[in-house]
Amino acid sequence: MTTPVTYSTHGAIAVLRIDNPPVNALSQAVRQGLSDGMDRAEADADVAAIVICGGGRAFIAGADISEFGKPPMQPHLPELCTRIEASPKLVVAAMHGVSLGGGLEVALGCHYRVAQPSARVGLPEVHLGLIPGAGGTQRLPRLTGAEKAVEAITTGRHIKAPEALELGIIDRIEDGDSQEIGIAYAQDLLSKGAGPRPVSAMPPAEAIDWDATYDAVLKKGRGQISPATAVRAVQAASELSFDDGMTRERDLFMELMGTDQRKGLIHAFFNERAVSNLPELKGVEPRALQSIGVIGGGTMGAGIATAALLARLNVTLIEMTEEAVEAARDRITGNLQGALKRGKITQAQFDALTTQALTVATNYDTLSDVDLVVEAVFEDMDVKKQVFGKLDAVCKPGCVLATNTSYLDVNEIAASTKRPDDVIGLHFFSPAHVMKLLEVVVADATAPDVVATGFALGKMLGKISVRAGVCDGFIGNRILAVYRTAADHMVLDGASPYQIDKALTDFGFAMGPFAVADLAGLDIGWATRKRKAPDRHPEERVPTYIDRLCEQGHFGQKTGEGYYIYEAGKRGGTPNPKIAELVAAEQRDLGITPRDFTDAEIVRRYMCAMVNEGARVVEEGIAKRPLDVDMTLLFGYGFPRYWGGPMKWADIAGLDSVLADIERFAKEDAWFWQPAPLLKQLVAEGRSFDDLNRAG
Ligand code: T1G
Repeated sequence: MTTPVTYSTHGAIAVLRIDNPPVNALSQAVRQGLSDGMDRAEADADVAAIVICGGGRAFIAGADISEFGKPPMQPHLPELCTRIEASPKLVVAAMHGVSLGGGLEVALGCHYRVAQPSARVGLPEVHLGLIPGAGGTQRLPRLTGAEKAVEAITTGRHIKAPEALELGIIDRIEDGDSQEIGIAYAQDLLSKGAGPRPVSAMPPAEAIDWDATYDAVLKKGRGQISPATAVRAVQAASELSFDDGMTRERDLFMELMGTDQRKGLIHAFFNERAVSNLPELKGVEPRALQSIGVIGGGTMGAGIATAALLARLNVTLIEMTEEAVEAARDRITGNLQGALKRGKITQAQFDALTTQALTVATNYDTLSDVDLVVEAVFEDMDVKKQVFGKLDAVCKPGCVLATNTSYLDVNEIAASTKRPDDVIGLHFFSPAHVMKLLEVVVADATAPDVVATGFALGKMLGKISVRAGVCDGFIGNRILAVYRTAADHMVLDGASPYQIDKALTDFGFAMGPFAVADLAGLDIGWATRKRKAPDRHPEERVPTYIDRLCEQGHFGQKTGEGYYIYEAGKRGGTPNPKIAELVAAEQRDLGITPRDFTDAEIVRRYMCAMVNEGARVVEEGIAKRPLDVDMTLLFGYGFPRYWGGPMKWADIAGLDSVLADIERFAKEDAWFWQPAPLLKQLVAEGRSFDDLNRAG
């Protein structure tokens, strides 16, 4: 088997070049190749210095994440980095692309570091539920100081070459082929008589207020523990010898390796990529995508247009009237100004996007040459059908016709056109130029290359695209409706909305369901309950207390009053005393004696409802795999990433215990808590949702 590390000599310089596509991850073979290469170079009397560089798109993207959870194999990365550092010969890292995690740690084990101007470095292990585990928490602070090292490691951010130079992480920036700049730098160092410069021999980092730093990072992590743990590892770099610090880092790293959060975060890492790998897309070419049309310039339409402009697509947006056209243009301009402020685009790009790339008009004929149109008009079937009728008439053959509807029947919309195979759902989440999730809703007649085009657009817009089947609410909103109902039932049974919100933010959600409802607008849920009322099952428990508040015109943040009272200029809200009165009145009407709930029970019921409906969505084929449900909840509904998603949470909790709880809850409410057949089947077979994911 060819080694992924090739050895060559160039005068007195030995070069160890890594070629392990796609990103030169530090697999066992790469680690072995580097170790063998170091031995060989040191044994060669003609070699005075060693350069480590990478082929392809990156220096090294880190440890091989696919090896995590498996028995560790020699040579271990920390020992390899220390072995490189201990070389009696000068070792130079020549960096390009990304040098992340173990990749940067290998470079820190070298004596000097040179990078291309476009190179980026970082220690992103906290995003995997870990901390740097090959000396990064001990060497980086010795180069940058404790404060800067804590910031870099706890955020896991990518640091561009100029800043890395300023921080002392790299020593030089040179343009050119990475191997060449590595050799040139090594020769230059040798000519100046430079020898090995082990970072571990540099003075320890300065002391900072470690406890205050730990507490601040823990609070910011909203329940995720790896960033705060990293603070303790960097503290060791300040207080202990290098060797003892390395031992401390290893202990903390191994503790985190065994946590559920590491399992959840690694699950998220691999599945945010796997979610768009669908067998049905294999070998299917998407249609051309240079220009798109957007119908409707409200919040959604303007957001979609903004996302497309930021992806460098030409956009034609249609509105009904001249004033609506201007209002849409203003919304888009405002969105792009936000991107300009965030440094996502330059002023020149802003000017080009708002003048050349965007056309806003009232005449549908301007859509005659676009490759795809997405409508974001009023959520009414008749309105949608009128729009599609016009699109049918003006759009060129092969143009993809997409609806952004969040619950209407895409099959019915498709059937209203002469080209149902060109029709698809593209369900964006507001604000569409910010939220990562895109549900690609595949109708019965949708052609395979139209599905591929939906995913291609999602990739161009930087979305996490999830394939969804047609049903009320597709994947995310359908599951949301169920776990929201579980929360409503708990309010009727005695838990306050505020206790529920807090229990769920402690679990890791950015906001609880009632704060979210206030943010989205209580009128949306109210309209949904009215829409669904005719088809409601007689045994379904549907709270009405909040409808009373809506009847008074209180819709949450937008009216200043909902579950919470919002005062101008103040962040967040305070509990609305009316809610307790309205709930008590409904409890009296229903003859309910309220009881106490623990936070743990609140979370458990909420999660069991989410998982149970997720299982139904998978067994009906609305979601292809459990991982599709996980990615939907992570990227569209603020689900805590370190749990990996509801289905991963259930695998970690144990499907048998989840099913047992659902069956226990069913004794109080058999209609709401009907165990999903798929969940019962997996428990009976001793299988997990991840087993289903692996089955594809
Ligand atoms: N290990 C294994 N596979 C990896 C990988 C890694 N570190 N990084 C990427 N891949 C795969 C990825 O799954 C995908 O596979 C393909 O490469 C392209 O990736 C001891 C313990 C490098 C910025 O956290 O951030 O070192 O889907 O689609 O958008 O302290 O990948 O094609 O089959 O993301 O151009 C620390 C993780 C590890 C970096 C490239 N390193 N990777 O982004 O391509 S832990 C990381 C990324 C560690 C040490 C610790 C990104 C990228 P497939 P991609 P991209």
